[in-house]
Amino acid sequence: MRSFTRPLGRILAAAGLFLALTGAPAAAQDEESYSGTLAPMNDSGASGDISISLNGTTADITINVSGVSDFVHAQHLHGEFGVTGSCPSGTDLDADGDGIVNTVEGVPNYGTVKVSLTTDGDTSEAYALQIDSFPVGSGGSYTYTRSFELTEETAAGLGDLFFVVHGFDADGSGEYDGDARSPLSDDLPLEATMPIGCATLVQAASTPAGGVAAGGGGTSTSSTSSTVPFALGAAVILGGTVLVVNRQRSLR
Ligand SMILES: [Cu+2]
Repeated sequence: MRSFTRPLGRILAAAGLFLALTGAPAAAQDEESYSGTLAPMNDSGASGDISISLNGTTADITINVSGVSDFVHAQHLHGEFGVTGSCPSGTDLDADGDGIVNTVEGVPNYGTVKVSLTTDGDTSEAYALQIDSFPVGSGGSYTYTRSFELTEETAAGLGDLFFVVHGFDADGSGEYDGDARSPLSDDLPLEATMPIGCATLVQAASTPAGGVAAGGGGTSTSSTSSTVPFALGAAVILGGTVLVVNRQRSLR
């Protein structure tokens, strides 16, 4: 009867080892990812997407935007922490009736600037209008990649934020011009800061391996919860394999 208890101990040891092995990487990585698809604003024709890999407070950001002018495009993460906003659609927010939802008119939906997605230097809201530090379109599109540190508050609240792109040569004159001034600065034409697209940041499923440690932040996807039974099931299967092997050995 000893031959029964010894394999049982091995089964438990094997299952424990399995869980330890699969649990460890998820706990060590703790990486989250967010993405968003740009919806055009002000009939700009802009499209694109953003993806953010977040490791602690380090954000690796990739942006692809097309259907835009070959001029500078201010781009930010807007939002209010703890508040569920939305991307504006149509001209519902056009308070002054000029047919355009300008940057300020969109704030009730997408909030104020929290991160300036500059190409170099400062990324705080203080650099929201640092117009020489934003990407410039080429052939109607641009790509942006940058890795930088977010504040603790921003890293924890990314799911409340929106990616907003600005800059629209609305009259097709070949530059940002016109008599209308930006509501943000008299030094800039309205066209230079006009929002042309907005994307809601959505948290993607966490790293598939493990799954137990991923439960902390995930709310919207089903894959987080489904990986837990998978891991447990795999441990049982592994235990069963060990059981068969040990029984065969004990029969010899
Ligand atoms: Cu903005």
